[in-house]
Amino acid sequence: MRTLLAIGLSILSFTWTEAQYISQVLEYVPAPGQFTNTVPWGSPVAASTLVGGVNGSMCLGAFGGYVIFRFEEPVENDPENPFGIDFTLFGNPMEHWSEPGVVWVMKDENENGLPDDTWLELAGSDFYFSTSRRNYQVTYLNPGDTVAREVPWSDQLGDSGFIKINSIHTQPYYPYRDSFPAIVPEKYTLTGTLIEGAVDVDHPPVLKSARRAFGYADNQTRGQTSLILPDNPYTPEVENSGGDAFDIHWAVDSTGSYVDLDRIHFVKVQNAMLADGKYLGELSTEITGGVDVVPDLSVEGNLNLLVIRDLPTEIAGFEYQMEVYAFYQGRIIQNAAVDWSSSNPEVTVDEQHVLRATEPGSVTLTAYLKDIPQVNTSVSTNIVATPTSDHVRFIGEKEAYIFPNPASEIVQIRGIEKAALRIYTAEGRIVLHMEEYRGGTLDISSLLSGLYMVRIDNGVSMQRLRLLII
Ligand SMILES: [Ca+2]
Ligand SMILES: [Ca+2]
Ligand SMILES: [Ca+2]
Ligand SMILES: [Ca+2]
Repeated sequence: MRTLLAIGLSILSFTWTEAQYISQVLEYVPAPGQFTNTVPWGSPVAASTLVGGVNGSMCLGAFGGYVIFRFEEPVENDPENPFGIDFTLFGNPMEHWSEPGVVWVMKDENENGLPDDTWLELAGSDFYFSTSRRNYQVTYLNPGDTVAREVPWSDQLGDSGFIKINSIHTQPYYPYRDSFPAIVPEKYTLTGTLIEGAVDVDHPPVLKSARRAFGYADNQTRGQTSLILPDNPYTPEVENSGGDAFDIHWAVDSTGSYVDLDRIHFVKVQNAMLADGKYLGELSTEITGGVDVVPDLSVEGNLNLLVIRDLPTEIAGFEYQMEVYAFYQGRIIQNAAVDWSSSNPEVTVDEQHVLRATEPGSVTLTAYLKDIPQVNTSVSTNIVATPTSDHVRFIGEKEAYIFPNPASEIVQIRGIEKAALRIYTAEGRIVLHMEEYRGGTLDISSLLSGLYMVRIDNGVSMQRLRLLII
């Protein structure tokens, strides 16, 4: 039976097309959202629209909503694929509006045809950002009622909020019991990787959610040509099919180490952002289909990339810890040497990537790979002496930073005057708590090595920073 099927498929692919599409959706668990429970984007029917083409309609709702699917045949990590890319997913992003989803892959190690093996995250451009967080858990509460009501959420760090409703979508946003019997009707928890993104909804009517550099779904717009020839994810331009190109080569395990896989059988896409897009509703990954890539040795392109963590539109203060990461074929280059140039003589960036300004003003900063200066990237911001806009959660202002980091004896949180401070372990346990931290040095010598989360709240804004203790 299996042999016959394989022969049938190979004839089909030879005579009709070489494209291999998604063939089956195995699980669809949306988070609450404006499209949840609506047709076609948020009902169980949405999942079936991903099969066999690239013009379906499926929405994952707010943070953590996910879908699991497979292609007809395993997706090969073929070194002869263009740019190393193995499959492409399509969403509905716009030029200034990306709704990034994290993609996970699984190999059917036990060969039982079921996705009961190990999920490996494809580490995209934001994986190493200090603002990204793996194993982030959000619990959604069902507000009840037969019409739309805000859906309360809380995370494992004690933060909470609401999935907002709008006047266009009047149905309940919490998944219907009848449509999604696997979702507990009272409340449910979704766990995944959170990224901060770069959302600017404070300057309407133009709302922006900036495209991530590479490695996320519902992120890059479509191209014009053959579906089986992918975009080069290491350039900002849309090439070939466009859409979001993925390389199995980016897979990491639960410790963040790269894993070499020859092929994968299952793919999971999960909304990576918890953010409100004002009149556009909550940020929510949409998927319309996927296609396997076909080997083609004639295609060449740039495989190097530098990524700078997005700067806020304004930096309040004269010091700011920047982050820059170098990649080759999507895997990080540890300790890559990076040089900086600045458009403004009053603003410099030192070897620790700390921005220092002597005057307020606008600046464009460019990072260069020292060995290959053609590989560079730029960011712009405006340095102001004091904050001029109200804080909005998840907008990305990060004026506070930890110094030194990594650390082993003492650290100092710079850039804040007075705030409540909490330090958590990766599991969410509080190991240090001060209601009135005023920027002094903290003795952390008694803490075990590992990754910690530092939460700072000055009553106006809340920030989370990552601290590595070695
Ligand atoms: Ca590959
Ligand atoms: Ca979208
Ligand atoms: Ca299996
Ligand atoms: Ca490109």
